[in-house]
Amino acid sequence: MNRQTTKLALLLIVAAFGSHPAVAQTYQPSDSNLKARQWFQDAKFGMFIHWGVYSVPGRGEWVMENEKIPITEYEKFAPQFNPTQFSAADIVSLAKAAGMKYITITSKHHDGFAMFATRQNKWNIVDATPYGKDPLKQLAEECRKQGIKLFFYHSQLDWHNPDYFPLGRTGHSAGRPEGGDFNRYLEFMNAQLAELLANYGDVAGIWFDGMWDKPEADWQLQRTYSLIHKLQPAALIGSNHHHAPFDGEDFQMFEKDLPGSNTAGFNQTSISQLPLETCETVNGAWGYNKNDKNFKSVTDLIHYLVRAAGANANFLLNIGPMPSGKVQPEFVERLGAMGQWMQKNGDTIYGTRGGPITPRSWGVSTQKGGDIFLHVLDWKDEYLALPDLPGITGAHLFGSNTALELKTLAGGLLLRLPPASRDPIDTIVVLERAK
Ligand code: FHN
Repeated sequence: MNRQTTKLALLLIVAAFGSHPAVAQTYQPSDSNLKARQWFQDAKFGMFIHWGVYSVPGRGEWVMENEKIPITEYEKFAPQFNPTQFSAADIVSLAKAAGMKYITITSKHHDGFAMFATRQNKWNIVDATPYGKDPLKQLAEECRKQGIKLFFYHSQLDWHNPDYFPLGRTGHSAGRPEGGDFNRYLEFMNAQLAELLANYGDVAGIWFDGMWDKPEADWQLQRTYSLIHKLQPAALIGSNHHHAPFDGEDFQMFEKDLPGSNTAGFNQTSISQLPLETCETVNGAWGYNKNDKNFKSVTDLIHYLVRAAGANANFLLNIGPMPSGKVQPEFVERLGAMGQWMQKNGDTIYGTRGGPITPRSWGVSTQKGGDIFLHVLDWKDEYLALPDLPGITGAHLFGSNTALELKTLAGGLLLRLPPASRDPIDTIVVLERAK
């Protein structure tokens, strides 16, 4: 199918959804979607990529809003954006080396700049920059080659499109004229989503963000979600709206908090039965910020991954590539170290679900098949008291099989962890069931 035919087909599909808004009905995920959810829960660890024209100033992805830069000025970054050192092979290999099983990359962030060859406007990396190529197309092909699944983060919030009107909480310094047509904006957004779902092969999912900008608006979610599931039934839909999942969503995400915590202040929502994912940054920035040197340690990042698994959730760890397309060395170094840990201990993470001991300050538990894994992350004493776990008769260190003393007391278990048994990052103990 040539590009003109594709475009016509896409327009017909989007129009079909436009003229007959999907009738509100309870979403029934397809068998392929249910299978994709299982895969997602088993995958456990993904790479988040925030990359766009905002990488040129290097002050984070909110630079347009934070510095009140009007569109006429912000657009001047585009001619400077020429990521000739971008290598999809390097990025995908970095994700694989870290032990990550999927990538979620920004197809469009709040600045409205599309990182793909959209035909809906010229505000995109192909038409507006000297680079003139489609990095998402390169990434999709490389992910297929290396066996990594690809999700697209797509911002519903748009600081550039004149039809994103009335404005919500943000975007008031962009300099757009009053009086856009929000329905026309949603058609624009759906047309771009249709391009992503038609032109980039199998899309593992769409990671929405930005509804929080105007929560009271009619985002016509059912129309958008039906379009996505019509084009690719197995594509998993999630939205970072900080509410309980809406009908049509296939996973629930949290940001900068484990499910059930709320250190960020916007994670007060209940935990659903859908597959769960939490996301975090290596430093403090999502988009490239050359001034942010607040890099988390390898131990902290591994603990976040382990605690997410203990909370029955995936961990989506972010990198923000530089305007050159390269990834800064501090990120590469940490991801490599996480990969070495995952090579040795991944069996206690991949394919697991949250274990029978709910997360504790000292650590978490994961389980797979009949095995229960204790991840003791922060414990300095000789003995660790555990709740009663019927049928557990022994314990040994994961990997070395070194037996550990485990006493059954009235109402619980007492595990002995002599100093020599402890690991500085994660002491992984396998609890043994009666034969
Ligand atoms: O505003 C965005 C932010 O730029 C980033 O994309 C994060 C990632 O989850 N989500 C929003 C902030 O909650």
